[in-house]
Amino acid sequence: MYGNAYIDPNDKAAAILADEDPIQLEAFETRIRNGDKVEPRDWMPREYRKQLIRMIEQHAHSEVIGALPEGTWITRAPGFRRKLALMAKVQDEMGHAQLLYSAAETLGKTREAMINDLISGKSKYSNVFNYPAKTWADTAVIAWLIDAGAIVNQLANSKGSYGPYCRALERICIEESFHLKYGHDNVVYLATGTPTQRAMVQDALTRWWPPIMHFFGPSDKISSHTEILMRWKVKMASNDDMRQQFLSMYVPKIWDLGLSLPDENLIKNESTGKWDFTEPDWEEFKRVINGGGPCNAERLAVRRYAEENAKWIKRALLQQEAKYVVPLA
Ligand code: BYC
Repeated sequence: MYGNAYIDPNDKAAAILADEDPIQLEAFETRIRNGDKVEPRDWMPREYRKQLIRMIEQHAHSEVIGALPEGTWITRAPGFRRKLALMAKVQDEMGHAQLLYSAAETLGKTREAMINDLISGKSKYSNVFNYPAKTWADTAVIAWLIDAGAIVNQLANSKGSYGPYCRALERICIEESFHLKYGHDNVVYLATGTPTQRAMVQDALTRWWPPIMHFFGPSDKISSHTEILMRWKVKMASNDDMRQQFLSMYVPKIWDLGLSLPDENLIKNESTGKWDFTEPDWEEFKRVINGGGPCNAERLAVRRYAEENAKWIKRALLQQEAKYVVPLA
């Protein structure tokens, strides 16, 4: 309903959309239902813009912060070939952030404002990157399984409704599939190596499993944004569906390597066709995404340091640019 008309207090979407022009809203939702892409200059509900900025910005921050746990291993990579591969991967992640910040900018938030919200702790980024990468095996698990989880999410959402985000996701997915192969190769190498290497990769997997289960977001029962985001085809699968898809694709591969997962209830339930597992600890998840994880402070401190110390480079580049701008007659 528009204006002051009665709104059913139980209808969350109706309450959020109460101030939108119903004719424009109906035309917009018809386009979404028809599978059209929405482009930056098109009319869109305020809530659609707000949700997209939130999600794309968080995604961009996740790429920037996500480069850190693996990045700390560049200097310690075992061998030159692995060092080169890891450097290329970390560089790719920063490139993904560039694509995503550009996509979010099309919605009206400046990059500077986004970076400020990251380093002030206002914006969120993926829970997983607030844990330490203690050994080389951690980088292997991240590159295989977190990139795999990211592909499940991004492949689905690249078929979504907002053109600039979908196009960025398509390109990111292609690069992530190289990361996944690189990570899988590293995990297989360790899992089929010496007893020490095997123990190292098992230990990394055991530590990373709970954050990986959290990665897809809270269960659908408690997710706050899924309903409206799926209605507008920003999210093309719910958090639980993405988690199930990931489990179906990767648990058998993990078990095939003779590795175990720290959840004795994890099993494919043949009657439902879904995976049963122990409910992830959502209190731990909330603590981590709100700044209380083991590495949140360290991760943001690194970004703050980078921001402060790179200011002169930005200034120098902008001055150079200004020098070459030819004034219009
Ligand atoms: N971590 O209503 P919900 C990568 C928050 S990087 C932190 O279900 P939504 C890589 C959520 O923001 C790729 N916070 O949320 C990089 C919300 O809080 P607010 C990372 C999370 O948005 C380098 C609240 O919980 N991928 O692969 O409908 C090296 C309620 O949740 C998380 C993306 O960013 C989380 N995991 O669905 C290696 C994908 N989950 O904002 C690899 C883009 C939830 O209300 N994002 N929250 O305060 C998405 O697809 C969606 O945002 C999510 C969550 C599926 C993650």
